[in-house]
Amino acid sequence: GSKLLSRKLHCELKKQVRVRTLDGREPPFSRLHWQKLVPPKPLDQLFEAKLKTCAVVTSAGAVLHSSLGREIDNHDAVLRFNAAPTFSYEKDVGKKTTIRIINSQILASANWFNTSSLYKNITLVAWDPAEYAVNLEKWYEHPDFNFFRPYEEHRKSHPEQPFYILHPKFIWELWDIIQGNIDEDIQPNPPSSGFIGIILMMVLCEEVHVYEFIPSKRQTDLCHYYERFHDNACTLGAYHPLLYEKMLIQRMNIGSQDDLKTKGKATLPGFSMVNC
Ligand code: NCC
Repeated sequence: GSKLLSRKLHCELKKQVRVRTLDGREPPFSRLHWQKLVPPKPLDQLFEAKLKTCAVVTSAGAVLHSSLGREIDNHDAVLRFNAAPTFSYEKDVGKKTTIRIINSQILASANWFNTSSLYKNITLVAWDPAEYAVNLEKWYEHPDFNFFRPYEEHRKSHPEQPFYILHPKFIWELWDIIQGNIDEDIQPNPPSSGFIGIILMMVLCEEVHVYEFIPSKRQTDLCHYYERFHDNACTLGAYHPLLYEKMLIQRMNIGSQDDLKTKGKATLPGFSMVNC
């Protein structure tokens, strides 16, 4: 029954997912010499070998009082999002950060981005949606948030730091996967950073442990664990197809129901472990 269904999904995703970042070979980026600007190593080969076990820590308020910090830090790599801090929340979210996914809004506030310690000494992966019918020239002129200039500047001042921009075609391929696996017709709005990050880690790791994407028994309308702001749209979605993303991840879960309830933890196989 459900084991078979989840296997089918793992296979389908493995077949469809190709992580793509801007490599500077298409205009306007070729013209702007981005081939020399972007990191030389492709993102899907960031590590020598697949990491054994990875954690994806969402920013949901429900991670508060989870005491999952130690478990999270025990993973080989930890992925976090946007402005989610570890300092003073270590007990619940851990203190290790390997990769951070940031939306273009973060980069557009250049002052915050350049001074905060959240973005130092880790791998950064930024994204901005573009339109569904991706036109890179148009996108470069009119991104959702103006993040190209801050990216260029950061690459020049910190050439050693791995810092990628996801190709908008990759973002929309993920949307296609979501739409392709549900019955409802959803809006063509991009998936959340959370979903993007989960899929990225399925490429880089043999096993992915996702915390508080599927809400645990601690589910709350507290938006983020680090802010006193309440809105249940943060958990259920408004702009992003978050609810559908969550249904899909739940269907792919190979972990126990108890982990889901008590830890808010879903366990997913990395694509390298999926034999179709
Ligand atoms: O809130 P955000 O997401 O940074 O959260 C990161 C990811 O965690 C998951 N999440 C978060 C809160 C919650 N209660 N439940 C969850 O499951 C989601 O998967 C989410 O993607 C984003 O996706 O980039 C987003 O970014 C924020 C905001 O731009 C950043 O925090 C920067 O300040 C967006 N909020 C607004 O624009 C107001 C949010 O919609 C999506």
